[in-house]
This record gives sequence, structure tokens and C-alpha cells, in this order.
Amino acid sequence: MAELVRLARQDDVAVITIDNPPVNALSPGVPEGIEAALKQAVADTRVRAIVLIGAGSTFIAGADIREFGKIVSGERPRLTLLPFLLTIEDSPKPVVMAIHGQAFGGGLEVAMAGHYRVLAPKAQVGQPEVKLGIIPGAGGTQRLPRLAGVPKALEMCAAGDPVKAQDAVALGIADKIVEGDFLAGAIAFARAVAGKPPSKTRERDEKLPGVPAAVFAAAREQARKQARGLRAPLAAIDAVEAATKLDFFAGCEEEARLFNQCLFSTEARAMIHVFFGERAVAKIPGISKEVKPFEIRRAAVIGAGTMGGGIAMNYANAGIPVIVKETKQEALDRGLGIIRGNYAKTVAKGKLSQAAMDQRMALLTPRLTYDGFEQADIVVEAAFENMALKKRIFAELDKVAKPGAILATNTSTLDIDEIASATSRPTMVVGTHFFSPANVMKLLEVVRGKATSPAVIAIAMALGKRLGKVAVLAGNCHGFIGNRMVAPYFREAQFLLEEGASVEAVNQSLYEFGMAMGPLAVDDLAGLDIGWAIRKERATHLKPGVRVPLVVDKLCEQGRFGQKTGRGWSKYDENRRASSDPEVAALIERVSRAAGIERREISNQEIVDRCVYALVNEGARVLEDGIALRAVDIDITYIYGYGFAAWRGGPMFYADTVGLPKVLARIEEFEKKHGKDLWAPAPLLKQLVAEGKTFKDFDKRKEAPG
Ligand code: T1G
Repeated sequence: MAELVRLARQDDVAVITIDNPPVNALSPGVPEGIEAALKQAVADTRVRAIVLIGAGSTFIAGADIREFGKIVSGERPRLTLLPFLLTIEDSPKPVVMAIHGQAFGGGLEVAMAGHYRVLAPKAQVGQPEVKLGIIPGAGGTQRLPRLAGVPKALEMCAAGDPVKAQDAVALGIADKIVEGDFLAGAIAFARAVAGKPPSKTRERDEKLPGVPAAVFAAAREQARKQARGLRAPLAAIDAVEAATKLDFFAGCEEEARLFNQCLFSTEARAMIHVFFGERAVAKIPGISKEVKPFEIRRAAVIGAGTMGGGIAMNYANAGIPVIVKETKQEALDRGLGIIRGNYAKTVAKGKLSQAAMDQRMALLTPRLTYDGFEQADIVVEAAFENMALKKRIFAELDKVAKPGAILATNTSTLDIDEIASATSRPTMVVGTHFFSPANVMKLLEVVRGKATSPAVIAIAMALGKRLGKVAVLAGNCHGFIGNRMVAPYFREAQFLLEEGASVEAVNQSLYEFGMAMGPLAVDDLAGLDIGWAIRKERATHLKPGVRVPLVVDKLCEQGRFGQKTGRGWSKYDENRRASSDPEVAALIERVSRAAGIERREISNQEIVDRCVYALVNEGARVLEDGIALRAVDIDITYIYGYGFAAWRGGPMFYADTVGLPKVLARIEEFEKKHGKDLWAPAPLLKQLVAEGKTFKDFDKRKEAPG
């Protein structure tokens, strides 16, 4: 087994190198290796100081997250890194932590147990544990406030965002930034502090006293707002507060208690599922890492509307020159104006410099013709959702785009193969489905047509990462993964209205369940006219005699398109704040009575079950049809594209936590009440229940070779 930790000596400085690729996680054997090397260095009389550094691209990315499942299942003992960290802190010779890449979680905790920290210019430090549904568990909530002060430690532990090198030095977390040859600089620094009595972070209490209670109250308020439904940020605040009330060791005990409370929670399991899921979706069976995608250097976008404009911003944000084409000057001006406005808002918030905004705007080239398209490596069509229009555009692109260019469509529902049939290069046609607002939403659904080549898939997936998106591969069917599943979700939300639930009850129930917004609020945000156009396009596909929602088309006929018209399912004031609309409630009652639908009291639980299990049942069919590769692909799609709470893990993971037998029983109940056409359980769901398996087992089976 490769050596996880190496010890070397450069004259009077010992260098301990952690070499546990890919991110030097504190996997079993790493803390032990560091401790052994440290003891050796301390015992070596030639050594006056010690440097700890990571091999490869980073310092330490934290504890080994893969081990957490084994701790929760009892296979491994609970995390006890404290004694190991005390060994470092109590070293009689100064230990200098040389941090390049990331010192995250346990990585920063190791660093803070050292006596000095030097950083490479691009290094980052942070306690991202809350993003895994846990809190720092190795003294981070006790040592960080001693270095950075309580308010900053609260922010870093409760939000989990990293801090850049310059800020880390300014905050007192680190001592110096080393330019140039990093190891040589760290050794020189160690040599300079050798002989000085090492200062122990745990004894530096000067920044702890005098923090008003209001600081903690404000942090809790913010955590409740920003991380709704998540326990971990509040636990992190409790732990940092404990540092101001208890001595170091008692504080560590309180931290450990809170840490284990979080670790053994469903939230943490869900968030860890999402962490690895986000990485798993990038792996496409059959497309080996050998397929080397060519790099996209130039792009072009058809359409400067809401989607086209947002898509173009993604390319400019990634430093890729992009042409934006419209049919009329007025539409082009409006589109570019919205882009400029979006950037200006970000600059005003201090999240982007004016120089960066100017740079990005300079990468955008507005056009009314196809001039310049022959240089584009990828062309993205973001025109109106109409098949005839898209085919006309693709036929034109086939003529103007260079031979090796990728032709991508942002369609959210239409048949990729039919669009590709308008070209002579269907192997180069792919769906790149962005989500509105395209410059904000993290999900990119990459849709594979039957002719799309593996290289084009690999390029589109890699491009997703480059544009700061999480790319998920979907097969070609109506609505792909996300929109295919959301149709029954919206259907049930509307049926529940007809059966007696109010718009507010439906929205609030799903909001409390953890969705970013209720289904009818999402409909009003996206615009009811979008769905109306799709329903008209799909009318011929409807199965006769199957129940369909009765109210939404009537709202559209009245021009109620949602926020954009100030009224939809709800009414909206000039600040787009929603309020209930008695006219809609009356319309719903009238329509359902006319249809002879029985109206009754409906519980929040039934609202949640009908909507979420409609997702799960269709999700199982999406897996059966191979439209999604794995259940986790569906979870990632829903978390990054549809506002499904990450702490629920996504619809398929959630179903596993409820227990598939219980989910199936509830679906069969709905089938009995509402009929087979709407609620026949997916065969895969029945099969997994029969085998006593879960969707997670389904994915494992998928991963298993052969
Ligand atoms: N443990 C195990 N595997 C990890 C890992 C970790 N901490 N971090 C990354 N990996 C795997 C990852 O799954 C992927 O595997 C590969 O490494 C490359 O990662 C005690 C309790 C460091 C910024 O939350 O944020 O410490 O897919 O694709 O884009 O208080 O990884 O190749 O098989 O993300 O260059 C806290 C998590 C842990 C940091 C690098 N630490 N990692 O990003 O590569 S809890 C974190 C990251 C803890 C203590 C507590 C990122 C990165 P595979 P990658 P990247």
C-alpha cells in the first residue's frame, strides 16, 4: 500500500508530506501516519522545526466522508481526532502548516492545531461541514473563534463558505502568504520561528470574551432564513457559542455531542448522498475518461430572450466569447439590456467588480445575422418552444456552422432526434437544457439523441462543469428527466385544488416539506403561458377519458399568466409579493362542482404525498426507460433544477428514507381512489419492494461491473 504520509528532513527542518490522493482526506492511516512522523521529528535532535504539507493539488480536504456511513452503521468507531490534534499542538518544536489548495473541515482543524499557518496565494480555508449536514467535529468550533474571532467563526461554521488566503491572514487564521516556491518558503518560515516557544491555539482566549448575545441571536436568525429546515447550521452556532462559555476541553465535548447528533441524522445522510451524487452524475458509463473533449473556445447563442440571455451570460462568465443572435434589433437591444442590468445588479451587491463586468460584456457580440457563426465551436439554440421553428433554425445552422461544431438546443421538452433530423450532422446535435434563470440555476440537463456521439456527450458534460453547472445526462423523451417527472407533480397539485385544498395550502405544504417554492408559486414564476403553449402542442398526445386539470387553461384564457401579469394562481403586488385571490378560489370551486368533483378537507400530509409520490412513481418509470442512468441522477436534477431540498436528498432518496414498501402502499391507495391511468405503481417500484431493495441498491447494481 502506498505510503500515506512521508517524513523527510531538510537540514534542521523536518517535512511531513501527506500523500492520500485525490484530496488528502484524513482517511484511516493518515492521522496515524502524521502522528508517527511527528513523534519521529520531535525525537530527532537535528530537527528544530516541522513543516506539514500536502502532496498533489491540495493540503487536506477534511475527514474522509466515505467513512461516515461506516460510523453511522457502527462498522467504525466514532470520530476521535482530538488526541491526535493535541499531539501536534503540544509538540515542543514549532509545527508550520503549509497550505496550498484547500484546508477544509478536518483539514483546517489540523492546520489550527499547528503553531503557524502559511498559505499559497490561491489557497482557501473553510469549515464546509454544514454543507454535509454536520458540523466541525475535531475542535474547529473551538479553535477557529480563538484565531478569527467569534463573529467570523460563526459565519464560517454556520454557512460553510471558504475564505481566501488574503482574508485568512487578515482575520488571523493564517500568518503569511508565501509566493514562489511554496515548500522552500514554508521551510524558510519554519527556520525563522524555530527556537521560539510554540503558541498553542487552544490557549489563545483573548478573542472569546465580550461577545453580545445579540450576535448569536442574529446568526441563528440568518441560519433559519438561509438554511431553512437544516439543523446543522444551528448546531454549529451552539458549538461556537459553547467556546465562549466553556473551557477548551468542555467546549470540545459539547462540539462532539452536537457533531454526533448531526452525523446520525437523516439530513446528514441526505446531504452526503448529494455530495457524492454531484460527483457521480459526471461519470457516464461507456464514455471512458480516454474520450478527450476538444475545448470550447467560441460560442454562439440563438435568441436573446430570458433563456438565451442567461445562457450567453454563462459563456461570458466562463471567459468564452459568445455571439448572441436575434431576429429584430429591438429584441437584441432588449436582450443585451437585460444582461447588462443583471451584471450591474451583481456589481451593486459588491459580488462582481466593474472591471469584470466590462470584461464579460466585451465577450458578448450582438448580431442580427449569422456572421461569425462559422467560428463557433458550439451553437446553442434558445428560441421559442416550437418544433417547426427549431427545425428551421437547425437547418440554417447546418449550413453556416463549421463542420466540427456542436449544435445544441435548449429545448425543455421537444424531441432531440426530430430536431437533429433537420441537419446532416445528427451526431453533433445534443440537448443542453438550462433552467431559468439560466445564469443562476446550477442544473444543466444534457440530452442524448439516438445519434449523438460519445465525444459530443463528453464535451457537453465537461462544458457544464466549466460553466459552473452540475451536468446530468438525460435520455430523449418528452420532458427528459426533470420536466417529464414534474408533469404529474403539477397535475396532482391542481387536482388537490379541485378536490378542496386552497392554493395557499398546496404551496405552503410543499414549502414546509422543503421545496424552495410551492408548485403553484413556481407555475406563477415561470409563467402559466409557457405550460399553456406546451399543452396546446401536446393536445393530440392526451389519452382520451383520462382526468386532466380543469382550471389552469381557464386562468390562461383570462390572461392570468402569473407574476408577469400580476395575477395567476395568486395575486402579486408591485414587489411581486403573493396574496390569495378569492376570484381564483371561486373559479376553482365553480369548475370542480360543474365537473362533479367531490370537495373535502385535505391534510397537508396528503398534499405532500400526492405531489412527491407522483414524482417518485414517474421517477421509477424514468429509470425503467433508461432516461436517467441512476436514481441519484434524478435526485441531483431535482435539487439543482427544481428546488427540492438537499436535506431531503432528492425525491428518490427521500422515498428510500420513508421506506419503499410504505411509499408503494400509499401509491396503491391513490391508485384505488384515482385510477390506474394516474397512479398505477411503476413496475420497478413494485420489483424493488418485492426484493426488499431500495433505489440506492438499484444504483449500486448499475455501478457493479458486468
Ligand atoms: N472525503 C472523501 N472523498 C473526498 C473528499 C473527502 N473529504 N473530498 C473529495 N473527495 C473525493 C470526491 O468524492 C471525488 O471522488 C474526488 O475526491 C475529487 O473531488 C472532522 C467531520 C476539496 C474542493 O466538505 O469540497 O472534515 O468522484 O471532484 O472539484 O470536522 O472535493 O473522483 O471518486 O470534488 O477538485 C469536510 C469536500 C469533510 C470538502 C476539491 N470537507 N471536498 O474539489 O474535486 S467533513 C469537505 C470538496 C470533516 C471534520 C469534519 C472538494 C474539493 P471521485 P472533487 P474538486
